[in-house]
Amino acid sequence: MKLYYSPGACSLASHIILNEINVDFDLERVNTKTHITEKGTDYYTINPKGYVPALEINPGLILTENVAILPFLAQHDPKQDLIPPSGLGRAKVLEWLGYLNSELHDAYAVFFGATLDDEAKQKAYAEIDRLLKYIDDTIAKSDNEYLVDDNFGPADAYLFVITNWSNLIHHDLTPYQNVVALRNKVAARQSVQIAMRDEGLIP
Ligand SMILES: N[C@@H](CCC(=O)N[C@@H](CS)C(=O)NCC(=O)O)C(=O)O
Repeated sequence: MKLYYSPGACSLASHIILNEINVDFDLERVNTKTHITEKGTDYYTINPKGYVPALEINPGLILTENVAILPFLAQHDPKQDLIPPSGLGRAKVLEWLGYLNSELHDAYAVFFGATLDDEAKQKAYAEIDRLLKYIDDTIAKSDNEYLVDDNFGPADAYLFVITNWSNLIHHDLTPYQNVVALRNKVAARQSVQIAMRDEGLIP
């Protein structure tokens, strides 16, 4: 398998899950501004949508979209605890992935598009805060160690990656102490440390 990624982008979640499962994989960095890969390939020939992540499962067989790639990878876990194989538990993982992808990821992405004036920035921060409050309250009411159950999984990895962007956009996570606590647990995992190191995000 090969993951097309950009350092610190949402593709980091797939990178983390690849490190959690026992498979050999390659990485190819994509410049998301020029859409050229580190090997000089026009990335649109790999993923016509132009964005990362893209997972090459076999030569020429490409899977895109976080909500598809993350469960696909997680189900290769030999321990079988990254994602429930079926039933409500699996649906709960997809529920989180849907929320993170279409709500939280999109809310942060506003900062990575056009330059925002002050009013637009305040509106965008308020939306992130609204979404994070829901997540924080939900964690507070839950007895689970992680978002879905007591096992780390793709939703936790994705939440960790998206909330990393708070640093980039000067957004304060401290009001969300349950999210921060979950982030700390995720950050401590070897899979996360290795992925961040291999993407050049930490020494
Ligand atoms: N719907 C896509 C969105 C992926 C996405 O937003 N990727 C960003 C990085 S986090 C990107 O590659 N942006 C550059 C571009 O769109 O060209 C998914 O969930 O996989």
